[in-house]
Amino acid sequence: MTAAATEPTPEVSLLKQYIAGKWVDGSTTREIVSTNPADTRQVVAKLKGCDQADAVRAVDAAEAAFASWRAAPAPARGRIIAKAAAIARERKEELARLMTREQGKILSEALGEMEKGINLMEWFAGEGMRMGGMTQPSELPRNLLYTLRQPLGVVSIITPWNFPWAIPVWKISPALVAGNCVVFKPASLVPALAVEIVKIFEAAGLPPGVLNLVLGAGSAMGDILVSEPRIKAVSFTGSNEIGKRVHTLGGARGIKVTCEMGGKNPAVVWGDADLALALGGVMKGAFGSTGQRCTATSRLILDERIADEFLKMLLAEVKKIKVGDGMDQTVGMGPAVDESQLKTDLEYIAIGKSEGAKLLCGGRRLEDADLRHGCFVEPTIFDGVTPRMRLWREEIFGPVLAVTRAKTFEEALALANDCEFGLTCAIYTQDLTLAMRFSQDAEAGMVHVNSPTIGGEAQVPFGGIKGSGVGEREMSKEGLHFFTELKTVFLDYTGAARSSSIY
Ligand code: UN1
Repeated sequence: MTAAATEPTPEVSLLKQYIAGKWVDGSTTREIVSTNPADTRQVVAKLKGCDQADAVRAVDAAEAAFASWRAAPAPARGRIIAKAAAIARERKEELARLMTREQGKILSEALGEMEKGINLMEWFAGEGMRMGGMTQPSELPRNLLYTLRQPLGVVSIITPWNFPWAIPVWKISPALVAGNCVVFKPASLVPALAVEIVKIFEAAGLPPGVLNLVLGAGSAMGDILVSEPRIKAVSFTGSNEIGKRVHTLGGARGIKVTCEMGGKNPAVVWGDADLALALGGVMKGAFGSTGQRCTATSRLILDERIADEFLKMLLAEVKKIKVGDGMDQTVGMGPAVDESQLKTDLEYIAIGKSEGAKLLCGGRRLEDADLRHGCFVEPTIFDGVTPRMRLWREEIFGPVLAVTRAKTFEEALALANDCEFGLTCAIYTQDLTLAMRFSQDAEAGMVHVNSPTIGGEAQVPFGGIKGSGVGEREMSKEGLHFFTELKTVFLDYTGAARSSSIY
């Protein structure tokens, strides 16, 4: 239990939409209100949400801005992103605090997310100077074959509430550097941070219409951000349910779609592992960000030989986690993002119990003193989970870890792969052969050896296989390529050779 934030409560922000370079009210009468999940009595921001007509106006604005943005040299587009990154770095502390108030993650995690987003902006800013294609020899004499990367046009970017800064900037930055115009629809739980993102790009000198913000409920805007005929691509991160819908609608129109969806990521701790290292990694992976990340460690597979010892260490460590308001620097785990996510966490805990898994710790909502005003749940571990249980198979998006044991490495690998999802995974071992076999055969888009399942770096692709993702990877070159068309040019210059041969 912790005391509520000691700082004076900041004023409620009255937010607006950003369409065609102007801050305007949304047209719906329904008010969107964001509250602090550590104390839901505190309102962070309010606004009038957008409807379908507003979203179409945002597409109009993006379409109108496209010709001149496309014509701007890519290095110049990149410099605007670089400027935005510099502004974000100056405002890092302030924005991290806003993130903690609006989303609930603890301040150190919010600062980490700020830094990661800034790294991604810096990476993509540089891509403005590296948007090259390739040249290849032709079968024909005096022919030049080369490729060009060109923008798509108007693209939609739809983002979740769990990384309200990093995910939007890692999609918006490559889209803009590549020369596209963007309609950005963030989750309605985190509007205040989304507005700050747009203000940063505005302050960096982005021309009106190039980036538009439509805030509001997905239900009020309908499917328009995928089905509007002028939208050429959609980049989505969020739930499997919505992701599949986006993919189906986009596929029916024949447009590019990338969907980064759920995870149920396993960590294997093998008998020879450095157990202290594994402990740190499992703690971070399972309970960091209150388990609200698609890369969270939600399944733990223990070598039978060390299982009891490791669980003892884990339980001792979990007991030390102080749950509370993320502004308090002594707190190790913040709240669930809202009542609805908290309810999901508690429902899965009840399901785990009814399926016969053994509750080792946690399992309750925390409601003592100040905590009763927030959406707090205990870090929870179940042992004896079997692959048939829902606790093993379904994404919870909360601080709930399902544990099982394996007798052989083959069994551990099979357990890791026995899952609909395939985003990321981890193995803790000192045995190079096992590490290599796991890296080769794990069914996941990302593999960590001796590090937690979470995280990614700007320079390398991020994304999953199976139920975790469809479409191109994000971050790195792949993240930029998604937002481009590739054009192959066949240039025959034999005519020029003939004319010069008269001399
Ligand atoms: C991370 O683990 O640092 O929604 C990033 C998510 C992922 C991002 C995770 N798209 O949790």
